[in-house]
Amino acid sequence: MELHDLYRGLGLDPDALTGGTLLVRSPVDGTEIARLPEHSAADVAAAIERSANAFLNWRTVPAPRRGELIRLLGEELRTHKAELGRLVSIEAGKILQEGLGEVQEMIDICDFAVGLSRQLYGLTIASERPGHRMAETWHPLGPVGVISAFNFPVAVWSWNAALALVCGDPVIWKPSEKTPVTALATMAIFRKAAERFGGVPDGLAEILIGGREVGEALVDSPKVALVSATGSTRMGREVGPRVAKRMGRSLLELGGNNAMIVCPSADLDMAVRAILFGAVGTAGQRCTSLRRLFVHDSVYDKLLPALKQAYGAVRIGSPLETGTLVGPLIDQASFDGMQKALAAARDQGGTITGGEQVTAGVPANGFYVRPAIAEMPKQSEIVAHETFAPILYVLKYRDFGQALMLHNEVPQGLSSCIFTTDIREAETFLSAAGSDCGIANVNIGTSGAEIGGAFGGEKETGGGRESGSDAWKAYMRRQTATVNYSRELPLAQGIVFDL
Ligand code: UN1
Repeated sequence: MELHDLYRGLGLDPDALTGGTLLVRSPVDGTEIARLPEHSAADVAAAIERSANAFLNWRTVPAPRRGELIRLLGEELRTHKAELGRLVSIEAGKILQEGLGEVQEMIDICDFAVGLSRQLYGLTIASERPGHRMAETWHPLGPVGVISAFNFPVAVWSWNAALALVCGDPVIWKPSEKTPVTALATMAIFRKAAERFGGVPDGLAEILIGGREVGEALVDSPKVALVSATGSTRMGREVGPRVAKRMGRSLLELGGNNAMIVCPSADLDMAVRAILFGAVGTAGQRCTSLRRLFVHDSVYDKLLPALKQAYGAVRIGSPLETGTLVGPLIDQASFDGMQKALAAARDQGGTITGGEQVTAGVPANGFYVRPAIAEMPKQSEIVAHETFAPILYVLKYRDFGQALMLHNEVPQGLSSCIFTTDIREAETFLSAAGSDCGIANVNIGTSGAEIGGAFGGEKETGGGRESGSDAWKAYMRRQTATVNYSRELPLAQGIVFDL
C-alpha cells in the first residue's frame, strides 16, 4: 500500500501505527490512516522527568555545538522534504504546494537557528561604580512544552524546537490529535539527525500522543519552564492563566481576524491575487488567513467582479492532485462551523456568494466547500468572530480613517495589510496610529510570513512571538551580573553604610 511505503520512507513502522485508541482519518477522503496508542498519565510524567534530566546535560553543551544538531536536522528535512510534505497533505488536507512550503519553513528556521547558535548575545552595561563591570548573559531556560494545532502540523514544532534546542532547552511536543502521524514522522527525522550528532541526552525531544489531559499535564507541571501553545483563543484563555498561576512562562499564538484595506490607488490585479492566496489558500485554515476586506467605494465595483471571477476559477478537489488550489476542511465540525457562520452573516444582512458544499469532482467523504465571499453592510458580530474556514467578509469604506478604525475594532490582532501606492496611506497604516497587529504588510497579503521576522500578534492573539528576530529570548533566562574588580566596596546609589 502506497501510504505504508510513505510511512517507511519517513522512518515510521506502519505496524506501530495501528491497534491503538486514537483514530486518525485523512480529511482528503475520510480514510483511516492510523490508530495510535495514546500515552498514559504515567508516560507523560516520565517524559517530563526525562526532559528535566536532559536539560541538566544539554544546558552545558556550547550553543554553537547545539546548533550543529539543528544543522543536521535541517539536512534531514531537506532529504525528506517531498515525503513529509506529502504526508502533511494527506493528514492535514493542504495542497501539495503548501505541504512542501510547510516543510520549507522548517528548513528555513533550522538555518536561522544554526546562525543564531553563535549569536545569543547579551549586553555589556556601564556600571556607575568604579572598577565594576556589568554584563547580562542569556542562559538556557528549561524544558519547553509545545502544543500545536492541525493546520501547521509540523512547522509550529520546528519554529519552537529549533530555537529552544539551540537555546539549550529540551522540547516536549503535544501535537494536535487530528495530525499526530506527521508529528511522529517529524520525530523520526529528528532521531536521524540526533543519531548522526551522537550523544544527544535521552529526553531531549519528547512527543506525547493523546488528548486534552496531556496538554494539561504540560501546562501544570512546574518542570515545564515555557509552554508554547498554538490554537484557538478559547484554548489560550485556559492555558495562559494556568501557567501564570504556577509562575511559568507561556507563549501564545491564538486566533487572527486578519484584514486587508484596498485603497483607491491600489494595483487591483496584485490585490486580487493576494486576496485569493490569503482567503482561499489552505482552505482558509491559517491563523493568518485573510478574513476581512475593506474596499474603497471608488474601486469596489471593479475589484469585486474581478475577485468573484477569480473565485469561480479556483479548482477545488483532492489536495494531492496538481492544479488544485483548495483542498478539504479538516472535518465535519469545521464544515458545520462554516455553515453556521454563513447563516449568521446572512441574518446580519450579508449577501453571500459561494460557501456551499462541493461533492462533484472531489473525493467522497471529505468536506469540500466553495470559498465564500460575504458582502456585509457593516462590521457586525460575525465579522468580528474568527471562523476557521474560507469566508471573506467584504465591506465598503469611504474615509481612510474610518477604515483604519474598523480594521482595529476586532478582538484579534495577528496580521494585517494594505494595498496602496500612496505613501501617506502606507506609512499611516504602519505607524503607531495604524494597524494594531503583530504583522502589518504593504502590498502583500496577510498570510505567508517569512520565518526571519518575529511571528505573532496582539490582543486576543495572545502576544507571543515565535521564529525570527529576537523571539529566541522567550526560550532563555536573562542574568545580570556585576563584577567588582577594585579593592573598594562602593554601594550603588551612593549609599554610605560604614561602621
Ligand atoms: C498558522 O497558521 O498557524 O504566515 C501559522 C503564515 C505562515 C504561518 C502560519 N508562515 O501564513
